[in-house]
Amino acid sequence: MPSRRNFLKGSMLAAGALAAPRFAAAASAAAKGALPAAAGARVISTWDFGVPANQAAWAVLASGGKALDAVEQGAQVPESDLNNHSVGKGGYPDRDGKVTLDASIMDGDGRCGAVACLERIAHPIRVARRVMEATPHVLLVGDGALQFAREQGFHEENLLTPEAEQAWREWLKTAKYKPVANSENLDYHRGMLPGGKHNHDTIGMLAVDAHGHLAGACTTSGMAWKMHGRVGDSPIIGAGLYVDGEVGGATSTGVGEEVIRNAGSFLVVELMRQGRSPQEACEEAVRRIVKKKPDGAKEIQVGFLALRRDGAVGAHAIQRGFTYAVCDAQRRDGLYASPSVYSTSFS
Ligand code: SD4
Repeated sequence: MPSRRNFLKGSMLAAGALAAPRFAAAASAAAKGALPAAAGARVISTWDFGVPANQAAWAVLASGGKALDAVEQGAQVPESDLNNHSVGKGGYPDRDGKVTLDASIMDGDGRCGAVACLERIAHPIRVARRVMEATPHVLLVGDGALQFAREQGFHEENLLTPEAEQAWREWLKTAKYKPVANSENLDYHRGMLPGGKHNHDTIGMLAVDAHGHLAGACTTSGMAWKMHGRVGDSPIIGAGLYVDGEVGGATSTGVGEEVIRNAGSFLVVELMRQGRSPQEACEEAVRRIVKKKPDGAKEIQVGFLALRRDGAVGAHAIQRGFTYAVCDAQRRDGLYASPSVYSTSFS
């Protein structure tokens, strides 16, 4: 678990704490042996649990591997982590007691794949990549996604652990549905004890490799206690994830419905294309959501994370408490507090 001492103030980000690595300079220094081979590479991801996920992605990037392989590897870390209690096996179920997973993956060249409402497969990000590479489609859902996963040889298992089932039965006693802002970090740092009520984790990850290629991945079990069949932003290309190799990538976390309504990640990338910095682009996307919810935005959390193709990073959220992890040749365990619209802390 990352040390809270690793935090930098979000304001440092705006002041340029994460200046872009310069690829040309890095590549030529690396060629002369002055820098490691992956000098220009960088991977970033949402929430504190992004730190170990980034490190798995870095193992790929550091050996000169592709951004696409790196994000697929990195996203599997929280999917495998039962303490995370929501991505992959161990995730909190929907209100019918079913664990349903959403995931997407996108390459800078425009190829993408996704699965939604997938049951019984612990690594939806791997199925998403198979959708991208082995089908003419972008998104497979529900039973069709499961059928495809079976055909591709994925192992099928019960994803509802006894602990998650117990938490669901507790929830059923009141059956109130109110997503709690920043539950991702709250639950992660609690060690995700069984019974924590509102957990919903999403990892959104963006990477640029040493060759300057971009990719992104996003995987989640979505909102705990959602309606059966509900799909969030994470598997929707342009909402929870978007990558354009000419510009950069963006990903989101929080209440997915708000992100879908605003085509959030696509918006961030388009704003960067028009010349906004990653930070300005994330701020504008958050502003749009808040503007459309004048009464309700104080209650919800949405966070955006952006990576420009030169490695520059931006992050912004509605509420305080959104964090993101950054890993590159200089530092493997960077963890930053995102700036936010409201200063109220939910943690
Ligand atoms: C969703 N955006 O399903 C996801 C949930 C999430 O951290 O991000 N949780 O709406």
